[in-house]
Amino acid sequence: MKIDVLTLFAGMFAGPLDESIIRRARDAGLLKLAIHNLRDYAHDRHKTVDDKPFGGGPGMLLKPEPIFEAVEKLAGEKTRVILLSPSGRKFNQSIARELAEAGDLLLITGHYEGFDERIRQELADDELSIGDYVLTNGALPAMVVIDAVTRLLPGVLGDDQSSQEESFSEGLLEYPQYTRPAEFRGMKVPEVLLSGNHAEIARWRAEQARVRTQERRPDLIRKTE
Ligand code: 4GX
Repeated sequence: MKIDVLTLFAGMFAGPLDESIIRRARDAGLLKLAIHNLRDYAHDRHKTVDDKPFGGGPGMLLKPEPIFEAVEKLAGEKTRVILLSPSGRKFNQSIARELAEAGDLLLITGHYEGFDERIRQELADDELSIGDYVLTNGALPAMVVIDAVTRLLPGVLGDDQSSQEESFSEGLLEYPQYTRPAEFRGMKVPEVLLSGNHAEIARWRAEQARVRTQERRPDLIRKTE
């Protein structure tokens, strides 16, 4: 998969996507990542990318010309063009799966108060939010989407990790887990986990996951029912 990113903060993308699993996916050619500076698509003397909203109001908007030009250059027929903003649909694991199976992606990261509406109307196939809080710009949301999508691409995770993805516990929170020592500062590992009784261990874990999910994330239980 190829992912292009259009941003005013290309420098923010150095680091998080250069480590670990994403690094290996890029080195293996499973993810082709390209970061583009929006300012390179502004052609006036001051490389203007923003302007005041018609009708007044606070802040600045990303103006259409540089973004239209960039999309026309970077997006192919099958490229999914996605805006990142708090007004988007809320990103989740099922959207990550959907994107991992789509064609190439072009992520456009907002800045200022937002986008000129014509960018939404004419260019965007989708608009995503990573959650109901306000960030300073869309670079972190773009990296969150890239990370969640890349680990789902075929060949990126080892067989062990991929099968975990599909296990029965999906849709529920993790059951409590312990490693050695069996007793640490007086805190004991639950007896059942030391018993060697695999059926009983499986039952205990399923029950713990259910109770924990009910207490912390009842919204997840309603979803799977
Ligand atoms: N999930 N931000 C975008 C500027 C902006 C504002 C309005 C378009 C419309 C965010 C989030 C997020 C901060 C990125 C404001 N762009 N993006 N930026 N939460 O908070 O995606």
